[in-house]
Amino acid sequence: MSAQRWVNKPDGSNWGRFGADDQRGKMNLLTPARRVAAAREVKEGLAFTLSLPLDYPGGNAIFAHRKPPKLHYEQRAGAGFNFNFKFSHVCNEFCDVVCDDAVMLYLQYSTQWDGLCHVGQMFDADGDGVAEKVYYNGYRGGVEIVGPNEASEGFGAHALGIENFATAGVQGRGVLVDLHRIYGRKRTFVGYDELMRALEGQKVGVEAGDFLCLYTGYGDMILEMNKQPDVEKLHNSCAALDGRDKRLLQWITDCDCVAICSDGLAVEVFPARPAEGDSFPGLPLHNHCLFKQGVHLGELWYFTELAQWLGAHDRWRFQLTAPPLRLPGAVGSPATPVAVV
Ligand code: UVW
Repeated sequence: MSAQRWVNKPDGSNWGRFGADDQRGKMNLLTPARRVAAAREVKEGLAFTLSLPLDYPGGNAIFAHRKPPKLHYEQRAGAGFNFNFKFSHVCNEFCDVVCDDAVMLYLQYSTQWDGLCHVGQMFDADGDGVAEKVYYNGYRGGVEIVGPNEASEGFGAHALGIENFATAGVQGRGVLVDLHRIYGRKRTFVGYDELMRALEGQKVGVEAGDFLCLYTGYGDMILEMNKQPDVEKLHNSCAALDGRDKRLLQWITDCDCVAICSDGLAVEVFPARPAEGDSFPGLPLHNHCLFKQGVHLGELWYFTELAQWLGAHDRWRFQLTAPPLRLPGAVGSPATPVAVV
């Protein structure tokens, strides 16, 4: 165990709660007892895939720097492509025929997890009076989280990388909040009051160790747009959390959920409402969850059939299995989560 990495910690943060070297945040709350409780939610054995096809939303109009996956195929030395390739040295009528492929995959393009090093903040953690680039639990930009412009080699996330999340056993109890049944596709800022109303309407609570899942209908719009996303329409549709609502942020802290997952673009309203003062984070919910609290965020998930089934059976809890890729040094990861009811 090393010494803590900070002298000052941000207001509203839980840095140090899980130890000076912690890189998993609230995933530490996913105890064996809570996994057993999650398994008790399996009554029918029905499974729901909570991922979009990973080539959705289509194109790169939503985020210019995030592009659809591109499969490509390698040549075997002098022997053609390793695709429909006759594998055996002795080719007879039972000769093996094999395919391999590779992919250029933007890890945050489609259904994804945001790792804890996805969003940090300029903050004076070392107490020298000058703000530096800092991430959850005091890990530093340029020290542990190293960009290609900061090193000639060895860049990537040497702390807080998505592999820390992948090895945390990402299976627990999901609680679905159906915002779509209240707001339809109307653009709605969901603060504390709106979220509490939704939970009360469903007669369900969020407890320590739960994955909070928000169904908004955004994923349905993405699919309907058939890989030609209408960005203007998407930005003006569906419910999303209001990251500027301090009571909502405090509730996220207090309920001790381990992650928040949405079928929306960013879980929170983006761009966020204007803030007071002249210095504030642009992604306030990301700031609170990833930087301060170690709560992972899942984005662009797909909840439609699960929400319909749960609503029809007046049940809102399920077992969720959602590991990211165990890809060392990566900031985020595609996911193919599975709910079992
Ligand atoms: C935004 O950038 C708004 O969200 P994310 O990077 O988490 O997808």
